[in-house]
Amino acid sequence: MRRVLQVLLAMLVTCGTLVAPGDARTAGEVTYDRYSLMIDGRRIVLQAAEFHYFRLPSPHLWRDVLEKFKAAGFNAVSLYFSWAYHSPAPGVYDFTGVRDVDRLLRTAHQAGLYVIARPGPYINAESSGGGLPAWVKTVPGRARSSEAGYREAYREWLHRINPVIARHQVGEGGPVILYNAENEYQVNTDAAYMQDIQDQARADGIDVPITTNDCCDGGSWSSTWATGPGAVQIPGIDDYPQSFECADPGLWGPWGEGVTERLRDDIPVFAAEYQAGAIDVGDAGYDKCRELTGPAFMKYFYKNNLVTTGATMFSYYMGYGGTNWGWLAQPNDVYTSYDYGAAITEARRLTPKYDEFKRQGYFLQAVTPIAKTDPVAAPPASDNPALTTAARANPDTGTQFVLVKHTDRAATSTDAATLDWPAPDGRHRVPVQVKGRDAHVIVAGYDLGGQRLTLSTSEIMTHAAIGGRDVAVLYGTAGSPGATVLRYGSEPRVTVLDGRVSSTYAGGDLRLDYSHDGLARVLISGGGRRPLLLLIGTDEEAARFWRADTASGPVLVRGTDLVRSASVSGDTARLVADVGTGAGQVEVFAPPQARRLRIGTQDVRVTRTRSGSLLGSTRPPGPAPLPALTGWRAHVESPEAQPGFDDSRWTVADSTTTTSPHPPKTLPVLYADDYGYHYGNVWYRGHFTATGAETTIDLNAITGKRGNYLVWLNGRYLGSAAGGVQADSGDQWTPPNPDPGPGHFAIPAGLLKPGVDNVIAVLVANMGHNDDWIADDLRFKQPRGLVAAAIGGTPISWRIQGAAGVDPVRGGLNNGGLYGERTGWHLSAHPDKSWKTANPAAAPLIPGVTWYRTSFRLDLPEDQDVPVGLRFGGDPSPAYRVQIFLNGWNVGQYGGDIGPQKEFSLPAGLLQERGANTLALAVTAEQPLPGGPGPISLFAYGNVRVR
Ligand code: IPT
Repeated sequence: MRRVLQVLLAMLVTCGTLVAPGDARTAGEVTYDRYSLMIDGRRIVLQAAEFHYFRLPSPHLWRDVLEKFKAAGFNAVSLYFSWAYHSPAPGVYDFTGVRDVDRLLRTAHQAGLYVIARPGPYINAESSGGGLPAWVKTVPGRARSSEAGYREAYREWLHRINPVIARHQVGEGGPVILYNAENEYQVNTDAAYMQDIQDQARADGIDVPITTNDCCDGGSWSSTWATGPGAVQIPGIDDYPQSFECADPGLWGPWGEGVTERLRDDIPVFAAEYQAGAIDVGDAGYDKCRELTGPAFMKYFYKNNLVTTGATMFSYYMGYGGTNWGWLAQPNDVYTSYDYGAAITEARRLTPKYDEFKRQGYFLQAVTPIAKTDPVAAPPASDNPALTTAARANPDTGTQFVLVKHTDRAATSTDAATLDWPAPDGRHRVPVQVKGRDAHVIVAGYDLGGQRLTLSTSEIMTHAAIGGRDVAVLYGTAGSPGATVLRYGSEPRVTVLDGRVSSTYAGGDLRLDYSHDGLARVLISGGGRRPLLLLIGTDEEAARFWRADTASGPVLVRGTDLVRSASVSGDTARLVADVGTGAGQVEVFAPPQARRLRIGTQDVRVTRTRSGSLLGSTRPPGPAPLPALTGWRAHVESPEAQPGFDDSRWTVADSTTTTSPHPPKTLPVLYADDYGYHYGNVWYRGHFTATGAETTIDLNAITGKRGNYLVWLNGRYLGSAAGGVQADSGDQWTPPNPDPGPGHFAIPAGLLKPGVDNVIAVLVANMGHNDDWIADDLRFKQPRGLVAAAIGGTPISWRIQGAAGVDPVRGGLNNGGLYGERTGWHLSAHPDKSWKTANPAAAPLIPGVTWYRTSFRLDLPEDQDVPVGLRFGGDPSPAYRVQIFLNGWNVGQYGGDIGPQKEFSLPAGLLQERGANTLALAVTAEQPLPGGPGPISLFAYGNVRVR
């Protein structure tokens, strides 16, 4: 009963319609109205980016990525929690080591980020099974429904993950402010399921508002069923206007305007997943995806979205993509890298997209009236129809936000106009100029610290009160005109410290006119206000600024590659910052008591500038050479192919029934999942007494896209075939392919031994499990492994072998059932002295699996961050595929037409940066080849000093 009361109470407290802003506030209360979320009554614009801890299996690097989010002006991180990642079998859950989500949530909190917790149960995310563990394929009941079987399974997960999330909610002093139920569940209509997920969450102590992310349009859980069972408090919409066609990065919104709709009148407009990268469906490479979703796209689409519907809740997918290590990938759309063309690369490097997030994110944090706006009439760009405006204003402060963009959003020309702007403090005619595929959000009627900003046609990046004056960073496109008008009681003193800025004063208005060029500096004092330092730069100059909060107020830093945090104590300003090989100037705007500067462990000699800042130069990081990879040794495996191999301890595959919705074509049922082998390669051995009349072996195997299988008879290799895939249409109406992944192998004369035991051996790849986007069991529960087998009519008795248990550190997705994996050839400790030396690129390969191993030592400087990758030179042959193991961790797959990837991230943590490392490659060849992968080398993605 107490529990029930608690839950009811929690629901009352969090229901925004019941708790009006201004009501009694307890610590960490999340409320909302039609404008925005409020935390303890304080409005916030939610600026979140998505991060998948399961795609970065190095917990200490979570901090690095999350600090980078924070430094870009994000105030929140959206986290999917992957059920599959934690549960290798029913009832078995692991939340330790790389799965320590408690640590993840603590880290987010320490980085100063709120959290949107998204535990599914279904998450999609191009992850195997869409995050549903493969064992769920074997439970009765439609997945993503309220049907028995599935229901017990998902409740088991929720009761494990919810308590962890619950104890990190804001009310408990933690970072979690929202809980997202399910994922794009709009095409499915099982309200009982949607409701039950929420009921379970409430029962488990979740008291923050519950959200859901709808796909594509608003007609769903969000609106149509807004009040019925299953309805959530704050539905949001996923929007990917730029598509996933990375091969064509010049596309411009092929999937629409990308404007997040208002779904209800009582909740903020929530862009639950807004495109910030793309999956590389066409194998174009992620740099192209980064281009497709680059700064131009961000400028136009994000700002357009911001002003058109007044959205104040954003979550960008992805902020950092990471790696599909092990067997994490869903096979149909992705390969090892899940870089996603995100603002932060897989190797944790910052890109120009990061700069754009920073410009926009800082603005959203600094100019707080944007959290509450209504549409208002926009000042027309009347003298040039090529440009269009739209506007919103804060009803309390009157602050206006005017969007200036091209009328034809696809325009590529630069266009200028004069805005005749009836701003709250008076009418002004000011110039605006917009280059093609760009948009500006400009502000009028704003109390900028101790100043009154009448208007500016430069965009505001940030402003801060530092040492009794205001410092503001404004920016605009290089070469474009800008005008800023500030209001004063009497004429102020204007000193142009840098750049060309003209000023006029009339009737209380100080007007500055200039062209955006480099970084102009204008000091304004007197006029009845505290001093103002205006820093007016180009986009590029603005991006060099960092803002960090200290106990003695904010500081601004120009220069360094990244400022993670700052503090001021005594006469010293300290920065925790990254300094790249470019090094260069660093300039710090800090309270005046700071006369010295320390970056990490380095004292930086500084002088005081006319701007009142401290100026010095940074020292670049030292070199970080990487060793050549030599001393490779090789060993052939696949003993399973030999007739004499002892398979007596393998699992007997003799089942005649299955819970799979796919009826077996031949018996026994050979589906790997039915025998508990869910990930990676699986071996089959079939024993049969031959009549001698058999002529062919007819097989069907389903592997998921890019999978294959290899077949031996009595130790003789017969060849390979491509594995079956999800029906191309991928919809629930297309019946399953009746002949998936067929392979017909003629039996060579003289190979069969009539009347005695003959052995067929088959090695089948399992490239991962289909997602379940439309909650279609035929798709999600598509089997893996052999799905039919016949050798004439001769009876066969089968055994199957997949992974030998679950790696206690690396988890159930790390390994499949290769011989070398079952016997530890991938592990550092495996003795390989007896293996013969061989160069992988030049040594001939025979069909089956050959392993290569080598070790190398690293001694990377402790105060530097040098992300390391493994590079395969030359072109991969489609005839072999390579599983790459670093110190036992399965870090990726190369070759075999699996994807365009030739460089693989070796994340620190898995990689011993100061110590010994072992690389092991399992190379599966489909045919005899003169050589294998290579040349193989280590390389550095970057090099920054971090201490
Ligand atoms: C949206 C999913 O919610 C997310 O998990 C991920 O799969 C993303 O797409 C694509 O990377 S689904 C949307 C594109 C319809």
